[in-house]
Amino acid sequence: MQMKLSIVLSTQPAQFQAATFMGDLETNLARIASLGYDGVELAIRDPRLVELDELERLTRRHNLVVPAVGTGQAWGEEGLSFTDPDPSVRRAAIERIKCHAPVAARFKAERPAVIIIGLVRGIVKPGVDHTQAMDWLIEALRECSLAAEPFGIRLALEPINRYETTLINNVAQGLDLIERVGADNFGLLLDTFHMNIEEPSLEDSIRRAGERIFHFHVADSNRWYPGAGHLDFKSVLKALFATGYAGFVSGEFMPVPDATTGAQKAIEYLRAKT
Ligand code: LER
Ligand code: MN
Repeated sequence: MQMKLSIVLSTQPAQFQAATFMGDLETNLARIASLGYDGVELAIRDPRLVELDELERLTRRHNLVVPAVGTGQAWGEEGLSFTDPDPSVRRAAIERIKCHAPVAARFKAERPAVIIIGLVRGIVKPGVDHTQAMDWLIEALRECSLAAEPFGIRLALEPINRYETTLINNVAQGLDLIERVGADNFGLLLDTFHMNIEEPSLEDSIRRAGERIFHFHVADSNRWYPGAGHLDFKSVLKALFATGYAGFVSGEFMPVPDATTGAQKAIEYLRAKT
C-alpha cells in the first residue's frame, strides 16, 4: 500500500520557520492536492480565530484528509504553555488545547485525528524547578487527554531537540512520560529533524516507540525537504512501517527554495523510497 503523505499548512501568520505552507488557504490547499498529497496537517494557533466552516469545506473539496492539528503557535505567538510559572497562563494553555478537540474531530480523517503537543508544553523557565514543570506537564496532559477522548481524538507529544526546549527531548523521555500520564489516547509524534539531533539511532528509537507513534514528521537533517540532506529515509521509513504504523507521514520543513518546490521534491523523493 502506498504511504499516505501530508504536509503542514499554517492557517494563521506565524514566525515558525518550518511551517511549509502559509498564507491564502484556498490557493495552498489546491496546490497541496495537485502535488499529490493525500492530506494536510493544519497548524491552528487559536481555532476561535479561524473560519472553520470554510476550512472544512475547502479541505473536503480538495479531498484532503486532516490527520493532525498543530498547536505550537499558541506558544510561539502568545507564550501559552503547560509549564509556565503563572497558573493563569497554564490554565489558558490547557483550555486552548481542549478547544482543539471538537475542531480536530470535524475534518475528514481516516484514523483518530491527532492534536500535536509541541512547544505548548513549555521550556522550563528560569526559576522553575524541572520536577515541578514535569508535574504540571503531566497534570495538563491528563486533563487534555481526558477531554479529547469523547471526540475520538488522540494527543501526540513531540520530543523536540535541546535547542528549542528542556522538556522531553527524546523518545526515551517521551515513553517515560506516557507511563506517567497513563492515558490510552496519549502518545508520541516523532520528527526526523529532532531525532537526528537527539537519538543515537533513529531506527532503534522508532522501534522502541512502536505502537505509541501516533504521528510522524519528516524533514531532512538541515530541515529542508527530504532528500536535501543526509538522512537515510529508506531505512527510517522501513523501521516506521515495520512497527505497524498506519498513519500519515507529514512534511514539516522549511520552504526552501519555496514551499511548492520543496513539497514537490519531497513527494517525489519519498514516493521513490517506499
Ligand atoms: C513542531 O512540529 C516542531 O517540530 C518544533 O520544531 C516546533 O518548534
Ligand atoms: Mn515537528
